[in-house]
Amino acid sequence: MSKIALITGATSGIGEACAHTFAQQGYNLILLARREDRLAKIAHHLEDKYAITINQVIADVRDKENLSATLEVLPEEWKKVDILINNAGLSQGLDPLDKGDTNDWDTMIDTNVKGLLYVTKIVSNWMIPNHSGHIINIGSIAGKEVYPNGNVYCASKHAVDALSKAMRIDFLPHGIKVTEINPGMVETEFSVVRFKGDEDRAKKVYENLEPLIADDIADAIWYAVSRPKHVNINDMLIMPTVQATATIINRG
Ligand code: NDP
Ligand code: 8X3
Repeated sequence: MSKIALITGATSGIGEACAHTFAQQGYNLILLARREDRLAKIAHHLEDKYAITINQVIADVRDKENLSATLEVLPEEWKKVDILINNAGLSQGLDPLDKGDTNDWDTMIDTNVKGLLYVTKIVSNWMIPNHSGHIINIGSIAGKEVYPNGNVYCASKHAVDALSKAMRIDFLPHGIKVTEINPGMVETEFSVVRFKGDEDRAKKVYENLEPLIADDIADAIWYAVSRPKHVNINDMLIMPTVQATATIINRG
């Protein structure tokens, strides 16, 4: 059987781009997200185009019981996952802490931190008996710096940074590689989600600059995954050329 990659958050942006990249490389895929119609459309397109097989998992990474139930029923041959891409994540709101919406905080922490942990616990237990595997965690520039009003999103991505280091230690005896990929601004649905569907506000984030696109990040992930067995890329910080820090941006 071909190699297998499990990608969370595969219905949009970076996750969808990774699905294309890995399909093109001949991987069979387990694609996970909440939007069923969208996932089905992407999966059918990739199966037709690249003659690979895809298992669609409709799940919310925050719901640990359902997540475990939907993943653990996969056939045993599908549990031989080579690559896990922990990509599902989001930001909600951009306000000072005293004005923040506590429901938004719960959503970000539950998705970006706890969801990533739940998926990793399940899949690492599939990788350990094989003494191999590669876990890719999507962090962010927001996990390296804190910017005004970024408070809880930044905290959640700092947690991904810490967890990536922790995983590298805990999985060392098991031969599992851990790579953290930290993008700056990537134009995806991210800002539309952050601003709760306000497309005009989202568009302004990328006005008068050339942001990264999702394929740039998928390329970087493929680079990390395609290194020789004895080489691990621990951490990559990938910025648009016009972005020096989270907030210092050249808008021309
Ligand atoms: P998108 O909004 O385009 O994609 C997010 C994906 O995550 C969607 O497929 C969505 O699918 C999925 N998702 C969200 N919540 C859940 C959930 N609870 N359970 C399962 N899937 C979920 O954003 P990006 O592609 O930009 O974001 C991908 C990752 O990259 C995130 O972790 C983000 O924090 C990070 N990142 C993004 C940057 C950017 O500038 N865009 C920069 C740095 C990091 P569905 O709604 O169908 O469940
Ligand atoms: C997403 C990029 O700069 O909005 O992680 O935090 S940023």
